[in-house]
Amino acid sequence: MTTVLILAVLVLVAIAIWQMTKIFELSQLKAETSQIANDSDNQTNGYLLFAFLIFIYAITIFSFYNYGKFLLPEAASAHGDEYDSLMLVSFVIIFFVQTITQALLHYFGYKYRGKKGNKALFYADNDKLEFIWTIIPVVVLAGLILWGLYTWTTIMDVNDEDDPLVVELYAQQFGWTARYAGEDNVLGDANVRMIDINKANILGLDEGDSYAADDVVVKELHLPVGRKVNFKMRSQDVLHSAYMPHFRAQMNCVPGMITEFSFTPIYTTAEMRQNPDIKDKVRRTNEIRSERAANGEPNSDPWEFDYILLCNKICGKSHYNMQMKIVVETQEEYEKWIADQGTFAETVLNQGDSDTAMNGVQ
Ligand SMILES: [Cu+2]
Repeated sequence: MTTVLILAVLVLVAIAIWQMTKIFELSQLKAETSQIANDSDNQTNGYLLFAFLIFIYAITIFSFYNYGKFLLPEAASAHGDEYDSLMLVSFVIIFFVQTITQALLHYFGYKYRGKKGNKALFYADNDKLEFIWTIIPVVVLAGLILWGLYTWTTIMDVNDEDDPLVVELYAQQFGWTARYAGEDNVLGDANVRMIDINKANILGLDEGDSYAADDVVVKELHLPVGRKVNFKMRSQDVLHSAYMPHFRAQMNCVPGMITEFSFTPIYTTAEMRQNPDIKDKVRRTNEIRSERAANGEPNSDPWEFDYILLCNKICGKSHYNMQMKIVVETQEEYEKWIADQGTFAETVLNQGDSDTAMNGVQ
């Protein structure tokens, strides 16, 4: 209701301003009432073109200077560098072309502004010019597209080479659950129809499948550094998207099917915390947080960097908060952590209908 009222007020204010402008115009006694632009109008518009050119350059420089720090830090996955180079080259080309064409566009707009007595030149076509401005974009775009396709197929080549760790990412409104394939490194069959909340079989694992017994279901993702991880994504309800920005990884999670993504983490969480960009971001965030703390506002605890898995599809009301912490650590730390987690057999199969089954799932 409030929104409707605000909209109505805005519309009425707009109408009032419009009417007032009309009254103002009518009250002006003009010597010249012609609607046709004269030389002085064209001159003014020509200068305004230059003013606009300066404005777009200024806002570009301002944005680079002010918001450049919000870009992602160095990639923490093996394929990330290639992905970033592709992005950088695309940006540089777009930036270069846009800077030059905008200058030309505005300059010629000014140069050939209307002048009394000037006649437009009839210039039908020029094959040579058309060839040049067609072939250059064709070559550049074809290069970018081919390079992009090559990068895409290399990144998306999910295979079993190099003994990858197999991990399932399970999405549901509004949280993530991860499942490790266990000792056998094979995920047991699962289906949303087999979910049994009473037994805490929250991912719908097939209790009769021997591969499922050693699977480990957790609420925090731990990955050993330097080992390839093959992710298999499932969704329980709607479209979600598993987004791990620091690893330059994103894949949709689609109900009824299993999607895949694979990457190798190259920096542990501890190493990434030493990255200058990350340090700067932590410092800036904690400055804001300490201000909040001083004012007694919430969300004011000091923040420490962690890798993160986010949902990148607007999947409902609490979509913004659908996230899971990712810890990249050494092989020894990872082995120690995984050994402390209960397997599906320990937490669900051998518990029967007991309520304590929930304790096994962290
Ligand atoms: Cu989601």
